[in-house]
Amino acid sequence: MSSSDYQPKPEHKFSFGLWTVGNRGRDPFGEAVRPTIPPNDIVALLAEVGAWGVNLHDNDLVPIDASPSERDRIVREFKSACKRHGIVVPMATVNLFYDPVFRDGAFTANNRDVRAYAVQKTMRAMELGAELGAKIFVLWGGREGTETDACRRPDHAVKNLRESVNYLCEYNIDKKYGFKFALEAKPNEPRGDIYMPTTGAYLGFITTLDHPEMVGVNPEVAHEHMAGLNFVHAVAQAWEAGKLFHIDLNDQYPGRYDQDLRFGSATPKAMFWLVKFLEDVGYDGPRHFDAHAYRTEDVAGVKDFARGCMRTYLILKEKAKRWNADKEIREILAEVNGSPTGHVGKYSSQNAKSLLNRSFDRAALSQKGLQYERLDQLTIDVLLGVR
Ligand code: GCO
Ligand code: MN
Ligand code: MN
Repeated sequence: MSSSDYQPKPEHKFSFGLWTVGNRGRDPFGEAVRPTIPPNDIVALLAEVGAWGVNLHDNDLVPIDASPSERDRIVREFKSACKRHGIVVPMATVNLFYDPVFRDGAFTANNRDVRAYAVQKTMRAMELGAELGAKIFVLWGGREGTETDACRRPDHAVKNLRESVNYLCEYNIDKKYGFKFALEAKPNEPRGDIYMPTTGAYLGFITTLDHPEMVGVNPEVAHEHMAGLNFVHAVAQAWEAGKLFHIDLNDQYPGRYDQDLRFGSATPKAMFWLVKFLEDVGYDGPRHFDAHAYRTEDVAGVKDFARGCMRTYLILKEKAKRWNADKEIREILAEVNGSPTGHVGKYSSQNAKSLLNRSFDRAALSQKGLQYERLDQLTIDVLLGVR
């Protein structure tokens, strides 16, 4: 495969949020360094770099205090920009973290009017998303957490979160929007601690909802890495449960602030396993890059950043293909992992008896080395391009 093959195409389903390529490089220590790019120009920029989709929070497009007629005009013009540039809107979400009203959380804030307002704002964001053709609705509870647990009983926060999501599911049914909700976990930032810190926590929570079939997860590389966890394992568990409704790709060194780095730029080996997993299992949802360019960059650098995310994904995809086809890797795998799933079958008292009567040669089973050193070095050889 030559480098020209790493061109993004619509079938790759690469999407970016308005807030990602539109990020102005502001951080807690410094002002914005890049100009505001109006949403319609972001759509043009995404088309130029070869992306397929654009995602948005309600207020990335429509200011929080826009009048109904302003809103309608903005949406109309955005729709026509998307159409003109051949960009789709696969996912919509709601901003429940920026405005001071959410300083104590949204669905979990102590003030019940704030909680109700958060639900109302989400309903309006769903209407907006539906109008733009989105079928996935992400809920990220960035402010749903605490600096001090003096403020409330944390189980009450879980109850309020459930009441909100249940309500929104009913609204989705009532309005026939056909959304799938994707819940996005994060351990901290902007709160000291956020409720539902990991994808696994949300997978547990979903089973307690009134409409669990309508709700899945939106795991993000950076968020699991911030918690020191293995992202691929989180994604695999979500996939296996039929809950991988969306994915936020970026990169992050564990133990740092929330970095939102270009996909694959910090932990390329882990991201190789991720891409290999997504491609091996046939995940066919959007590949959404929730990251932003370094603060050092101008708008040209933002394009380099966006192109880099997609290029790295496609390089890793090609490496995964090479890995899967490698004769030596296949031979080792056949030897060490010849029967990857299944070992006792479904329980019956009959087969339990025979299992109990079976004798295992523990010494023989534990004798042989597993060749994982060789397997990993072959992986490194593939990744570093010498194989
Ligand atoms: C973050 C999050 C957000 C969400 C977005 C979608 O760390 O700020 O990843 O970017 O993904 O708000 O709801
Ligand atoms: Mn994030
Ligand atoms: Mn995200």
